[in-house]
Amino acid sequence: MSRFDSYFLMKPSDVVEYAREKLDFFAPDSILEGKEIGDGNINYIFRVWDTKSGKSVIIKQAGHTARISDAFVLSTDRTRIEAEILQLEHDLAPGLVPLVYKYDDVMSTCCMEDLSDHVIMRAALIQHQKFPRFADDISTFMVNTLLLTTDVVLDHKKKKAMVKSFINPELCEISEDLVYTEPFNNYNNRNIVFPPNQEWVEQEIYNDEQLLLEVAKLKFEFLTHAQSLIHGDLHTGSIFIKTDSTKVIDPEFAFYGPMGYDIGNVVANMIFAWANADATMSDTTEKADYIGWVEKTIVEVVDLFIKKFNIAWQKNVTEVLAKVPGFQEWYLQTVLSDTAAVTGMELSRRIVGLAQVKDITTIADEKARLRAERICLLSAKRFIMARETYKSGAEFLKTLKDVAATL
Ligand code: SR1
Ligand code: MG
Repeated sequence: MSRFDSYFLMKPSDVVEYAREKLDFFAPDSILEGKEIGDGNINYIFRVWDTKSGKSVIIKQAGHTARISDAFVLSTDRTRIEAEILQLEHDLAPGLVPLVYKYDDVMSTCCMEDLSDHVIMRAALIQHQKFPRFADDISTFMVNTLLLTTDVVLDHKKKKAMVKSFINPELCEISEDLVYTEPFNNYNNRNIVFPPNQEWVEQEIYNDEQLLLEVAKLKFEFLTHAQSLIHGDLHTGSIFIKTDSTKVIDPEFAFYGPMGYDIGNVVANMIFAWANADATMSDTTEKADYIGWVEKTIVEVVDLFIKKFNIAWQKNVTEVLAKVPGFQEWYLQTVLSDTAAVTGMELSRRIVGLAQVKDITTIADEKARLRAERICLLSAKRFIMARETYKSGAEFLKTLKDVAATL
């Protein structure tokens, strides 16, 4: 009988003992140390390393509530979902996720490859670092994990079994509330709004009834459109990166939903990087160079997705009616429309909602932050309201630049 045979929430000292006892990873004479390194909203992340060999591992443990607030009561089944999804993503998009070493359903842990030689992409973007491989890597990740898990490619009974296996009600509820409802009406009365922007947000967002109608339609798309096995939280805090490597982490929000949810999250979070650089960089040459890279990345994420999607479609489609002339083009256009809509939802919820992003909240100058927030929110409204018109990366960028030019 081990003390790890029944669940409890671990401390760093427990994790060292846990790693030695439960993982077949460290040598018997290893000298282990452990530390909690997480600053995310949901789980506890520990790093355990051997001071002799330098070997290390990440142990992620789920609590019964979210790390940021006990108001979010969550099934620990999310750790099984995360472990299984990471393994599936590893098969579909090799090299673009960390390796999983072990899933423990008693302690609700997922033990995985330590990516300490990478950095969290959001933190690097706030430092205005460029990653030339990113658009290529993330578009490959999205096409492979999204298109290859749809009914277009998979046997429909297999796909339905996957829908069942990855039902994720509590984590979906977080997105339904925080992304699709609260930013537009504050109905749980917990929105965080930058005080100088409060009145403007009430006027431009809470009081816009046409916007609310479109948001309502989009919420039902998110609730009911079991299209692809999506990551479900693909923002730049869910990506570890270095110059020659991109690793997507944290798929605990995964479920069968609209694939535009993932693509829109990536685009919106690159727009936050743009808004941060626009607000905070003073050297004009460095600013033009960095913003140029962010803009190129926004365009390429969309355009490379389209290009690789069309190639993967020709290679992998099995559904007979998906081969009907015109269907592929129609399907892709619905994905781009969803992408534009979710770009708008993510932009809105990170400015007006409960879970904000440091790209914006760390802008120290009040006027610059106001401008950054309004660029995001006015762009968001255009992405949502005109979602059916977006066909290329250049059109996504044009919305951002057009809006910024008005402020
Ligand atoms: C209560 S969780 C708040 C946010 O953190 C996660 O990373 C998701 O983005 C979620 O919406
Ligand atoms: Mg996360």
